[in-house]
Amino acid sequence: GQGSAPTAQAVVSQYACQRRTTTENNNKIFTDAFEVLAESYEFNEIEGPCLAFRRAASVLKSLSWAVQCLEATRNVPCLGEHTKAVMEEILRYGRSFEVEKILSDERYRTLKLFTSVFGVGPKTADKWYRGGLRSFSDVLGDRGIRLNRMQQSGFLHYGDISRAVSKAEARALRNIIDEAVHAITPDAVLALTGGFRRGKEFGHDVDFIVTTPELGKEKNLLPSIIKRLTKQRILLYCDYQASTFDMSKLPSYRFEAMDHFAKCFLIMRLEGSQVEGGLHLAEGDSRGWRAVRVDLVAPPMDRYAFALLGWSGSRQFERDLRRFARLERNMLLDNHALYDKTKKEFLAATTERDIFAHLGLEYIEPWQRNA
Ligand code: DGT
Ligand code: MG
Repeated sequence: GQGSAPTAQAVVSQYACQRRTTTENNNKIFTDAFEVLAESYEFNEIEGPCLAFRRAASVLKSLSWAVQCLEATRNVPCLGEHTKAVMEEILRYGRSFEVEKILSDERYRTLKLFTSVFGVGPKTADKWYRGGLRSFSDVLGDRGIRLNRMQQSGFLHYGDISRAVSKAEARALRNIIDEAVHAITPDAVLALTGGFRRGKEFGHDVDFIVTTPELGKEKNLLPSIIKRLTKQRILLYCDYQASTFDMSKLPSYRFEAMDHFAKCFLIMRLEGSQVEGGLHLAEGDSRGWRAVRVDLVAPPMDRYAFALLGWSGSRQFERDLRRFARLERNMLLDNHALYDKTKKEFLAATTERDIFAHLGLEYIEPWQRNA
């Protein structure tokens, strides 16, 4: 239920990893607006305000009450001048004129459209925009543009991939992957991560971690899974990246860099008959299958806890875990390891709880990490 602003307010931490954030968002009118502003700054490569709006959105998502006046946010951190001005507008007029201006801006709209294609990042989108392209037919009709394999698949399966994946579809994919990994290695470990592990009803893809208890054996796992899924003719696209993991390297606190574990980015064909309650398709779409984006990551077992924590998200939760480790504990955390800079040693972990304990943080359940 939607609570009201407590009178004697508890202080809210500036770190998402010290807050409990479920999927229930009582401040969506503000957080949706902040996300547009953050994305607009991202498209213009202005990092400071972009992160500031993401942090503000994240802190409002953690509140058990809806903000009804600015005075009620006295004990809420991460709300700067600009953020408060936008909130003031929304409280007064029900909408933000600054956000509406962005939403009608041609460059923002075009970059948003282009980056919605699998394999197209902000750099490519901006290059196309500067080349005068404004629509998919402009891109596909331009003979000067060479699409890579990922982008070709992105356009080919655009309708399906841009459609949300349901929990039932994620479960069906879990069963398919589960069957494949256990046929290959009976003692394999499979975990659902990403948004579905956090209890989300819908996602843009389905994320899994797969590994084996026996160190080193995980190396052949993804290639074997890919071979099997290919034979079953359910792989529509596959980009496999072998491990570049170096265990002597210190963790990188930069979140944006991808980790070094073996992984594959897939587009899988999911049959309606495999999904309880049927496929999540557009009304009137009676196809018996759909395409779904799936990510598989294969860390060595001794890094399983770090990989699981790192891939469970949310992105803002991950950013703040790393920031907290560095600024409050003089430690470096990433998807591979935790390093104590004071003691000059790596801290091992077999469970996520071990990592929270090393950091001196209360354990936060996956469904409380929707920061
Ligand atoms: P979704 O799929 O839109 O419902 O939401 P999520 O939370 O599943 O997001 P997704 O699938 O993009 O990523 C899942 C987690 O994997 C994310 O919370 C953190 C991790 N991850 C994904 N991409 C990166 C990346 O580029 N760098 C790092 N360090 N971690 C990433
Ligand atoms: Mg995901």
